[in-house]
Amino acid sequence: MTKLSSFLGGLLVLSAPVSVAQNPTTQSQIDCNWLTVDTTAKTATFQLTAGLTQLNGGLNFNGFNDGKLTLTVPTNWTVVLRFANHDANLPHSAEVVDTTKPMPAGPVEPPAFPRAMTVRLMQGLASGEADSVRFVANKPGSYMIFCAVPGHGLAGMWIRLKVSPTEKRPTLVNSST
Ligand SMILES: [Cu+2]
Repeated sequence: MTKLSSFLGGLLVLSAPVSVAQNPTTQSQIDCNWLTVDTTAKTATFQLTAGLTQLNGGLNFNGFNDGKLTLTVPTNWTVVLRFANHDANLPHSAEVVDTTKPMPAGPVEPPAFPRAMTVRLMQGLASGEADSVRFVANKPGSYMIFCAVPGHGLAGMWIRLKVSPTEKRPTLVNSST
């Protein structure tokens, strides 16, 4: 009995830090493999994953919502978005649009750059589906990559795209502050 009690006591002590770890408040992390830069071809290839984590009920790109991730590319570079939907529950799409207020409720015609949108903007791509998008970022400015499935952008499913006339290299940074 004494042995059992001390065993159970040990379990209780152990369980405290475990339950804390089950409710993480940590920030999403940027994976350096998400952005590939080809300086010769002036092409930035970005792995854009819808619903990568459970954050915001899956309404996130790469684990970020509400513009907390910023992809910056130099003006006139080619941008390739390798979009995949990792969300087991909801369809998603992606479209590059001007940063406008209020947030669009659904697809915007046309996108900020020709072809800067996935197929099936409105209905989205199902879990496990993918699409590749290629466009030339020929206008400097502040844009967003948002999910055009109705309501998803409004719910915070968007990140930022900056097209910079001064930057020499594409970057991907946390812009949560
Ligand atoms: Cu969505």
